[in-house]
Amino acid sequence: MEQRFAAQSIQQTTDVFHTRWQAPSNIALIKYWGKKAPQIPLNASLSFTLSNAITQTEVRFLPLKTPTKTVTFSIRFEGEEKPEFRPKLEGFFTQILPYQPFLIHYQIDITSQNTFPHSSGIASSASSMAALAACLVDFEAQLSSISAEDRLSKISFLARLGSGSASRSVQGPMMAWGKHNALATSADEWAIPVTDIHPLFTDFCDTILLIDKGQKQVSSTLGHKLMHKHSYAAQRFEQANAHLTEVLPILRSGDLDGFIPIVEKEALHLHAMMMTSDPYFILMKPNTLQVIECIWAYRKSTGVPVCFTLDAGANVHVLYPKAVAKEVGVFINSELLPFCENRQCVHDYVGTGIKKY
Ligand code: 2P0
Repeated sequence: MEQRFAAQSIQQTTDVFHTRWQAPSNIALIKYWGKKAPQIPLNASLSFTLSNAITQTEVRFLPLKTPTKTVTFSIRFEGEEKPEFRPKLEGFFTQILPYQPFLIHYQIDITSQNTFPHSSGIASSASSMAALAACLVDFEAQLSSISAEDRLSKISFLARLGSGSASRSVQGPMMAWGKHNALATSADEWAIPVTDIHPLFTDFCDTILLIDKGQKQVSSTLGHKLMHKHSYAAQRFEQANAHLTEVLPILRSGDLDGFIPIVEKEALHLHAMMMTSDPYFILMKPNTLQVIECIWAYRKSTGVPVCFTLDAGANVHVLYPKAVAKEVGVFINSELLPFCENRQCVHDYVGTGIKKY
């Protein structure tokens, strides 16, 4: 039990409480791949918080006459009941109940929507869990006193219990999750903002190329599990932590020549872990590789500092500073969109995290 976030003296209410929060997705530069119970990462990770790929969540807390054993909730997503979302949410509420025991006194009605396309392969667990955690902590703040700083950490802490990467969607422009000796206040249980960065990285662009919108063959949950008996697991965790040590001074100085190889190595090492798992799997598609080759050729011939990263899927995140957005936009339209499903992409940029709306 993490004592910092144990429930404080709570004043229950008989009023209905209603709140709405939105949270963005995030894109990891240093990847989290491998964890132990209870949702503790096996290496530290670092991400850009995004702005446009957002989940908006509205929660209504209705007092119950008699408390229940488990949390009573309903879930509607984009106007429809979603029974398929219940198991994940049931697991989430079981995990967070020790930290928010007052929840059994309420019926919790959740309605949620995303601003990015359905089944686009853009991870929605990060934004959805962060938005829900923001609503839950907002309610807690009505019932007890919780400082502004603790509030943000608790949102990250609860979001993490829903989905590890969700811990990093709470603040911006960059968040680090996982204890790391180069970040004094870092923790395994919640993410912290990384603020000592060059202005170049505070408005970085991320164009997400929708290469394959189909359902992934292997879930991240299974991918994480396969790291337990992975031959290269220990080296991978060490390497990710070393990459984080290496990238922090680069983020401070704005050295793009140092930034690019670390980011691209992390993406390829993540996928190398998938390809060398037992059982092995490949989430990249032929067009993922085509796009990577085009980015390398374009960077080599023009010197424009554009690079890629990958999530656990086939889509490619094209990363570049805002100062070169115009020419990169032309390059993306003419050379990369032909490799996307229906020429689809999502233009995004670095953002600030959760927001009441
Ligand atoms: C990340 N990913 O750092 C890595 C890189 C995907 C590739 O975190 O099981 O949905 O909910 O903790 O956070 C995806 O895994 O997994 C992920 P759970 P999550 O963003």
